[in-house]
Order: sequence, then structure tokens, then C-alpha cells
Amino acid sequence: MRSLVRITLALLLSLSFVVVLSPGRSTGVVAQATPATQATQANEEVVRTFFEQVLSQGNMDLIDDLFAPEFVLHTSADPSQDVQGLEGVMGFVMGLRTAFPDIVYTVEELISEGDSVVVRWHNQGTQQGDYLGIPATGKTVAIGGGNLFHFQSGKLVEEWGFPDSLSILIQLGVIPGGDQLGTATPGPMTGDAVAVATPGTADANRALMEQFWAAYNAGDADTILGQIFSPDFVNHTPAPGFPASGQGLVDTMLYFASGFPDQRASVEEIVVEGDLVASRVLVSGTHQGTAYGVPPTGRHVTYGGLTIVRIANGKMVENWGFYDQVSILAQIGALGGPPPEAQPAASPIGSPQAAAAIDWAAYSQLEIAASEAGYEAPDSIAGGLVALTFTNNGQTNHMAMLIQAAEGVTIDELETAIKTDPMNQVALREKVLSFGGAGGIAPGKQQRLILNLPAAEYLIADFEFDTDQTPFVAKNGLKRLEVTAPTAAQPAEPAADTTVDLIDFAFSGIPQQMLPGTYILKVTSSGEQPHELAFVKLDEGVSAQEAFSAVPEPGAPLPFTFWGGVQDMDPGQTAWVEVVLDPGEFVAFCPIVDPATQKPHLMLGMVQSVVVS
Ligand SMILES: [Cu+2]
Repeated sequence: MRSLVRITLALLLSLSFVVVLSPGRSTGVVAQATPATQATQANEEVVRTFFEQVLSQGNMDLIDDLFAPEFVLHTSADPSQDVQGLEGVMGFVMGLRTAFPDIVYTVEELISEGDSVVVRWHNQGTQQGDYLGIPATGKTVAIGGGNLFHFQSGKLVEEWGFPDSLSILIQLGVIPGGDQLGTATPGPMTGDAVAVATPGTADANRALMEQFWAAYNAGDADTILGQIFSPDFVNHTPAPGFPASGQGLVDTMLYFASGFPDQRASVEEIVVEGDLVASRVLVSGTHQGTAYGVPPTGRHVTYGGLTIVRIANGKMVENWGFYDQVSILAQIGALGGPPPEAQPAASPIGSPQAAAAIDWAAYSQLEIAASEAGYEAPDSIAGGLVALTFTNNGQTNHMAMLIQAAEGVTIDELETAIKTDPMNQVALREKVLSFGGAGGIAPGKQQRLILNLPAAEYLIADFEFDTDQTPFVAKNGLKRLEVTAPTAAQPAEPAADTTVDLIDFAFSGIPQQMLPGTYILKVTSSGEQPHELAFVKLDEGVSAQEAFSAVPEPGAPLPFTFWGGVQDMDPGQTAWVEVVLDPGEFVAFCPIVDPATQKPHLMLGMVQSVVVS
């Protein structure tokens, strides 16, 4: 029911970094020295020298001694951001010290194994020069972070850096609402030593870390809380608004899973020393739900991170996590700049083939035309597989939804209820059974579908709006349709280019990149709630986020064109939807309202952009 689109757009305006703050922690921990070989001790000294003398004091002469000429620093998951060679290191250090001349790093912990060293650190500095394009603010900032280094012949050859860069931007006042957020930054951790239990073997500790990431990828909170975290687990780097407990970390994980339902962490490296285990991971997922207050963009996001844990008696007892959250924000277009170009990729379903194979005339015919004056449609058709051809002959958007009255409701009662209170979607939903129908299309357009309609009395309903903001169902946009028993010889189900499942709450099976052409989508409503698949084509130069985050003035033109799709289908129903995609950017969404949260499904994940080129 399209009447909700406007309400939806208003809800989407909640595009702000709203967080509840937790006070900065200062839980003290002192690392217990564990035996290390001479080589790993020497490696650790190199890292310590880099932090304490090069980064903190600007002693550039040491760079030659510490770094191999082929050194590479990965500052993000994007290789084009890599810093290369000795000159790259010098430029990096000079840039940092020009922006923060008094910067001082404190090494909190070193973990080494083989040719790898992981360092956990915090720093403090005053911004007196440009940093990431931000002019000098004079502000003093303090953040933590973790880095992983590889050595070759005693020199640094590769580095992955994970500063808490989101915290820097918040403290510099670059991110809206960040003045308050800044206080949530964990301060340096100093204080009392805690007792350290007998460490497990390196292999057992490594296995526990692997088990953690497997459970993370499975969204298995029970295993994490019951078998992996100790009951007194402490997270020293809680996300703003989340408690420092194991439950808080699991809740953070679930929060991210709601924004990126398909997210997966791939473990790139694990470094174990004594009771400490560090893992470097690459996380990727599709932005299909609200994350950081940003409505779903359908963009694919990849970012790196480093998690360090301490293990005692076979369970994780402490955690420090450093993730490239600024990169996530940049990739979902939340930092104000233009979102990155969608990565060119061929559609996994290739060129469309199915449309050419469909014999539309083989099915029972239902031709519906709509205009502001109402529907032109037959009074009676044969049921079974029905080819619906819907044409918009009007001056504004129209749809042709096909509904029956629910059990215990007569079709007269349903018609009266719709005309009386057409905007009350949740109440109306109890009175209808939804069999799809043609999605809203712009004037002059046509939408074809094949639907499975059992014999019954139906209503064709137009929940689009007239120019006076009245839905057409309250005027001429309702017509009865009698569907009789299917003919004995039913045609075969049509071919499809791809299968799309509408689930609670996502579109499964719609590629993010498609080639131009006419597609047949076999669309099944597979969730527990009814769903629809609506397409709009964005105006040129309009991003999905812009289109779905601005509230239009009443009557003002929307920055997209209604492109059709299939209307509400109850669980279990299937329709074959013809979609003609020409080059440009499309957005698929479902505006049906979830009764539990009163939010439209698109805010819960049922929105996805499709780039056609
Ligand atoms: Cu839905």
C-alpha cells in the first residue's frame, strides 16, 4: 500500500548520530611478561622505537634503520590508500607531526609471534595543522589503536594500522553531535594490576579466537556468551552507547548485523603470545539496514580491524577492538562527501534471456488501464496463472493491487473500510488477503506480470495519491473483479532470469549490478509478513540516500520515477514480474509497515539499490 511512502520518507530523516553515552573507562591492566625469543624481543624493540622515538619525537633519521625499502603500510582495506617505501613512511610521519606537533604515543602492549608484532597504544596530541582536510582546530585529542607489523630480516616490511579514527573525527568536532560523543572515548588505561590465570597453550588460545569469529559470522550469541566469554568479560573499547560487558559486545555485534545482514569477517591473521591473542580481520557486508543512523544504501562495504583478547582458564576475559569505522561511514556516504563510485561488476545473472521465451498469450488475460477517472478492466476472468498487463493512461502515478476480503469480512465491508480510512494500513491489512498486482508506475508506462489467482471475488485497488493528496481508493480507484475457476489445461510456469525472495526484512537475489534489458523475476513472498517489490528509477545525479532521506514538500516532484514491480503478496505467493531496466540507478524497496515496530519494511532492511550499466 503506497500510501505509506510519504510517512516513510519522514521517518528516514532521523539521519543523525544519536547515541547514548557511556563514561570513559579506566580499568587497569598490566601485561604479564611472557617468555619470548631473542628475535621476537628484537622485533618488539623496533616497534617500540618507532612509536616512542619516531612518531613521538620526530626522529626521522631512525626510519632507515627500522624499515625495509619495500615497506608497505595499509591504512585501510582500499589498496589505493597504501603508503609505500621509506619516503612514504617519512611523509606519513611528517604529515602526522605537522598536524599534531606535540603528539606522544604510549605503547600499552606488545604481542609477538614469529615475524609478526602487534602493538596496542594510545596517544595524545593537539591539532595545529591540517589533518585529513580538516583545518587546525587547536583541540587536544587522545585516542587508542592497534597495529600489526610484519618483519623481514629484522626490519619492518608491512604494517596494518587501526587507529580509532572515528574517535579523532568526533573529538575534532567534525561529526555531528560529536561534542558529547567525545567524552565516550576510552582514556589511557593505567592503574591496578589484575591477577593473571595460568595461560592455556598457544594452540588452544588460537582455536578459541577462531571459534569466536565462527560464532560471530553465524550470529551465534549463545555460544559467544556461554562458551567463549568468561562471565566477568570486560570490553575495554565499547562502542558508544553499549556497556563494557560481554553482553554489550554481543549487542554491538547484533547492531551491526542489523545494518549489514550478510556481513562476514574473514580472519586474515592470528598472533598469539602467552595469554594474549590478536586477530586481524577483514569484514564485508551490504548496507541493507540502518547503521550509524544512516538508512540502507545497498552499498557493499569492506573494512579492516584488529581485536586483541586476553584468555584465562579457557575463556576470553578482556577485549580491545579497533575497527576502521570512518571507512564504513565513508563507504555508506555518511561523511558528507560524495559516496564512492559503485564498483563496476557484471551482474551475476548475466544478460536477460527469459522474456523472449514467455508466451504471454498462453495465460488467462487480465488487461487493466488506470487513469484519474478510474479503472478500465473486465468484470470477470478465468483464474489460475494470469497474465496481467497494466497500463497507466493518467497524468499521475497509478497501481493495480489485487486483494480479496479476509475470512469473516465481506467484500462490501472491505470496500467500505478502504473508502472510509484508506491511510490506516495496519487496520486494513487485517481485512485483506493480498495477491500481488501491478506496482505503481508513472504516466504512460506499462507493467506486465504473471500472477496465480484462485477463483474468488477480488478488488482492484489504487492506493496512489491524486494531486490533492487523496488516495485514489477513496475516489474512483476501486473496482470489483470476479475470478472464475481456472481452465482445465493450465500453461506451464514461465521461465525467469532470477529468483527473488522477499524475506523479513530483505530482498534476497536481486543483484546490485545488472545489465540493461528486460528481465523476468520470479518473486516469492517467503517471510512471515506480506511484502511487495517496488522499483523506482532515480533521477540522474540523485543518490539513493538523497532520494530516501529528504522529506518532499507536499505535491513537490519526487527525485525518482515510479518503475513498477509487484504489489503486496501474502506469505507463500509467487509472481513473475517483468522489469525493463535501462541504464541508471534503481532502488527496490518494500513500504509495507511492520505491525510490531510500526516501521516500514524498507527501514528494517528492505531497500536496495541496483546499478544498471
Ligand atoms: Cu516487506
